[in-house]
Amino acid sequence: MKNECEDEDKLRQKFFKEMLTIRVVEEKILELFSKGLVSGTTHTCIGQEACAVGVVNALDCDKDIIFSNHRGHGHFLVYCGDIEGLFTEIMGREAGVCGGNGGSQHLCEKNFYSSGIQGGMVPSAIGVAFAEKEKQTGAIVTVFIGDGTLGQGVVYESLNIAALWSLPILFVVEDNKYAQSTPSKLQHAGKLSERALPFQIESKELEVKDPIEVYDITCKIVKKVRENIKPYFLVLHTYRLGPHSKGDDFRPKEEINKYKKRDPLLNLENQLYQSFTKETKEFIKKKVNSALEKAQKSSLKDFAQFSKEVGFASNVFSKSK
Ligand SMILES: Cc1ncc(C[n+]2csc(CCOP(=O)(O)OP(=O)(O)O)c2C)c(N)n1
Ligand SMILES: [Mg+2]
Repeated sequence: MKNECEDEDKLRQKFFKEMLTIRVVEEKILELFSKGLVSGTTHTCIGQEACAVGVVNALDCDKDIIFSNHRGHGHFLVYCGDIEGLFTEIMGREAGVCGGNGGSQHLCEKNFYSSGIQGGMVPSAIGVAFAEKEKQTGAIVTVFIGDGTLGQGVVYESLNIAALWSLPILFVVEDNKYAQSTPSKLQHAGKLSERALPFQIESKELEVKDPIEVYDITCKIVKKVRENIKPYFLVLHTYRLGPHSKGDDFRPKEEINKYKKRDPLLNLENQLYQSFTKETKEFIKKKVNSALEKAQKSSLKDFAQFSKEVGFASNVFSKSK
C-alpha cells in the first residue's frame, strides 16, 4: 500500500528482491518439473514479474482480496512470500499451502485465491466485491486475467455487473500477447484496452517496463476504486519470457530474444548498484535453495487421505467393483 514518505531507492531495492525471488523460484519449478518432481502442471510468469510486484504492492494485503489464475506464483509470492509453502504445494506435499491438494494452479492463502479455469475466478471475484461493499469493509478485490481470457463470455457478464452494481473491483489484464500458442491478434477483434468501454468502466493501459511505474499507477487506481467504490480495468502490456507451461514454446526465437533484451528485471538491475545486486542474488539463491531443501524433506500427500478429503475417488472405485 502506498506510503507518502516512500523512498524510491528503497522501493527499487525491495522490488528487485521480490522480482528476483519470483524468477529464481520459477526457474527452480521448471527444473523440478523436468525431473518429474512436480505434481500436476505448472505455468510460470518469467518476464511478467513486474506486473505482480507493481500491482500487489499497491494493495492493502491485510484486507484486500486477490483472485489469481493459472499463472499465479508471482502474485502469490508478493502477497505472502511463502516460498516453502509454494514448493511443498507444487510438489504435492502435506505441508503445502493447500495441503498438497491444489498444486500450482490452485493456491489459497488468507485472502488470496487462484484457479486454473480461465475466467472462472472472475464471477467469484464479483460476488466477493459485492459482499465487501455490503459489509462496508473498505476492502477492494483485484482479479488477474490473461489477454486470452478476454475471449470468455463470463468476463463480460462480470464487467456488466461490476459496473451496474458499482463494485470495488480492479480487473488487471496481463496482456502477454499470446494465449498458449495463439497470438492475441489472431483471436481478438478490436483493442483489448477498450473492452470495458461499453460498460463505462474507467480503464488504462500501460507498457510494462518498470515495476515502480506499475506500482505508482496502480496506487492511484486503487485509491479511486476504494474511495469511489467503482470498478476499474487496467491492461498491462507485458511478455512472457518462458514457455507457456513446461517446454511448449512455438514463438519465433527472434521475438523472444528481442523481449529478453527489454526484460524489466534486467532493466531494474541496471538501475541499482552492482554491490547490492550481487549480494542480493547470492542471498535470494540461498533463501530459495534452503526453502526447497526443506520442502523436499517434507512428507508426500497420502493418496488415500486425498481421496477422503476430495470425496470422489473412493466412490468411483467402489462403484466400479
Ligand atoms: C476454460 C479454460 N479453457 C482452456 C484452458 C486451457 N488453457 C490454460 S492457459 C490457456 C491460455 C490462457 O491465455 P491467457 O488468458 O492469455 O493467459 P496466459 O496463459 O497468456 O497467461 C488455456 C487455453 C483453461 N485452463 N480453462
Ligand atoms: Mg496471454
